[in-house]
Amino acid sequence: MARILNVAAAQMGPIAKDDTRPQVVERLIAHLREAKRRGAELVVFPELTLTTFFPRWWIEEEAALDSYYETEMPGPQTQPLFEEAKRLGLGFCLGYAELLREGARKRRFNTAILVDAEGKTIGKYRKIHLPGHAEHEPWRAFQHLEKRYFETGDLGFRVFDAFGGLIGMCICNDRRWPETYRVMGLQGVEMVVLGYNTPVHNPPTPEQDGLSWRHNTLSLQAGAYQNGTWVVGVAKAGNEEGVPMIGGTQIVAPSGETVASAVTEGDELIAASCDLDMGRPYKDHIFNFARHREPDHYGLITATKGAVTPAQGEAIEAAARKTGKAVG
Ligand code: ING
Repeated sequence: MARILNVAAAQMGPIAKDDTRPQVVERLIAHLREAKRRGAELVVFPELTLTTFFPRWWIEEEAALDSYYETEMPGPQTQPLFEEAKRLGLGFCLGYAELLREGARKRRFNTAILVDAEGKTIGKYRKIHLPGHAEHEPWRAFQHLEKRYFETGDLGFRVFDAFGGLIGMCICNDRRWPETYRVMGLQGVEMVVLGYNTPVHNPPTPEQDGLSWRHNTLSLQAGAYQNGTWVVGVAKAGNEEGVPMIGGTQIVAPSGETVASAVTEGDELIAASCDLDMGRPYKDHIFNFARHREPDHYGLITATKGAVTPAQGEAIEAAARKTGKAVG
């Protein structure tokens, strides 16, 4: 008996700086209703999907920066989303900017939650791979200040037993790093859900702008195939405050094949019936980790952050073999 999970990817078009949360929540609720009509059980929304992508600006005033974060989830303005999802019997994954206080300390994360059909938050993820920079770089056509506005996530890459399967979350830049999927793959993940805000133009490497869409698809398909998992990637797309962002929302099977794609750069819902057992042959054979992986030869992957010289690489691995553990 196949374990089918009916999933919907709810792509969002631009969210303007002046769009209010009630206006955005109204669009999210419209997605929920369309998802219900399409027979979905789980709806995946993009990264930071309650506001415009504010890391594109240098924001000096703390109160202005704080205005983009949520201090409670759900809060008064997001409660209607949770209520409508519960009324429709839908689970969802929502990306938002999280602000919490620990004593006098403010902590800021780029966060996603997994909410079940009863409206209970059953999983939380805080973005680990933060792209961009931490200081004002006026040479750029626009900023990408995630390293300033967020802390590195502190919850790891967790996999949650939900919706009849094993569901993992990551966010945006995480999808470009094979380690992200592999840590979840090593926990048996059957579907990874993620949202992204990806500008077409990346100021440090304009020559790659024409490949932005391709690199998105390549990252999602590789992660799916190499770990025998479904991957659902959902864009905040279109020209947002003068910055064109890629669409490319898609649902990718464990085979690496994209089974559904968005075709606009606006609010668009796509859906697929995902057989969670489709990854089994990949996990049992070509990517049978227990049979084929050779972690004794992977020491460098956690022993060093940046690349080292081949000689250093050989030395680090020799030391790790001697002490039986990776060295920093
Ligand atoms: N966005 C981008 C991403 O990884 C980026 C960062 C922009 C990478 C442009 C490359 C080019 O998709 C986020 N939010 O991580």
